Amino acid sequence: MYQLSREKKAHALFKRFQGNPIMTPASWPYPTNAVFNPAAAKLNNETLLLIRVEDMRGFSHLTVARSADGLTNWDIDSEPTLKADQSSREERWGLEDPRIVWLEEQKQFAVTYVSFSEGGPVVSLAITKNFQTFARLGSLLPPEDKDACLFPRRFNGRFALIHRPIVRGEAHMWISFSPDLKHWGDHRPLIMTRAAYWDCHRVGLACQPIETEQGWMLFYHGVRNTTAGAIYRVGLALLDLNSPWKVLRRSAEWVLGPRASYERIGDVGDVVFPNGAVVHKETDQLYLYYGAADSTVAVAIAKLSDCLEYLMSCPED
Ligand code: BMA
Repeated sequence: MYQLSREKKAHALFKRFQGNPIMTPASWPYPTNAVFNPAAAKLNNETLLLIRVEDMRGFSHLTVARSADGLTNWDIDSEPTLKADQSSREERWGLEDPRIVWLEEQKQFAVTYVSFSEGGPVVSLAITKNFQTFARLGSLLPPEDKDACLFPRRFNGRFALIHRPIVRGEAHMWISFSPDLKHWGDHRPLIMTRAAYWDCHRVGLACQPIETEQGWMLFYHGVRNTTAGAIYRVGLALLDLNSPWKVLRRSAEWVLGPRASYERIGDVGDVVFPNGAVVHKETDQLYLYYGAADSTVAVAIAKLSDCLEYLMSCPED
């Protein structure tokens, strides 16, 4: 149902950082075509972004950038941090769109990313403590699959993965379970595209799941195809804390859409594509890191409590 007060809240949640875009190909220590779709984590009191970097062949790899305040003075690795392993066939066309989550049990970070090859995109998993050395655990589910992240802990003994397979040409978000991070099953549809809405053609997870007292807060991207091309926007959902296959709330409105010139113009215009968020509990702030127009990295800031209040005013899914 249309509600002006809720619509105003959705519109006002995020403020773009005035120094946007925070990183562009010109910031890079080596030649690149585009830097975009960053995953985010906190490590040693710094904000760490793992950024998709597209080279001049059109293939991507992942590179780390670190900053003390999460906004300025980014220290970018002088070489690619995680490159396609040419001996592994599913990575031959590069690595794309990472997400990072801290695994409490392993005391390590899990990085899920898209491995691309002639076989189609698959989700792969790597584990790391320091973002210098990585243990690669291989691909998780068959193609075509993207937009995946683990939860930080198990549910009734099982790990859980949100991901986005393409089924019958449709692009919905699913959740799957595993006892060992290797064998996956109990696949369930989670968040479906919504006819007629801004997210009617595709949906996919944006950032890592964020734990709150009310439930797991999810950012997801939603796509509408128009006569001028696709528009990628960002919405919110809330999952039950102990049963994350249950969707409690879903935003009727998008909370971030392409408006700034760097979001509208680039290699792929009209795209905002977040892959990571960092919550600063002391200030109740949430920094949402996103790729803008498949070309640069940007950040928008909201209050976590405002996001939750807005979500709770949205209908049940
Ligand atoms: C999606 C992904 C993203 C990209 C977006 C817009 O399918 O491939 O990496 O940012 O399209 O081009």
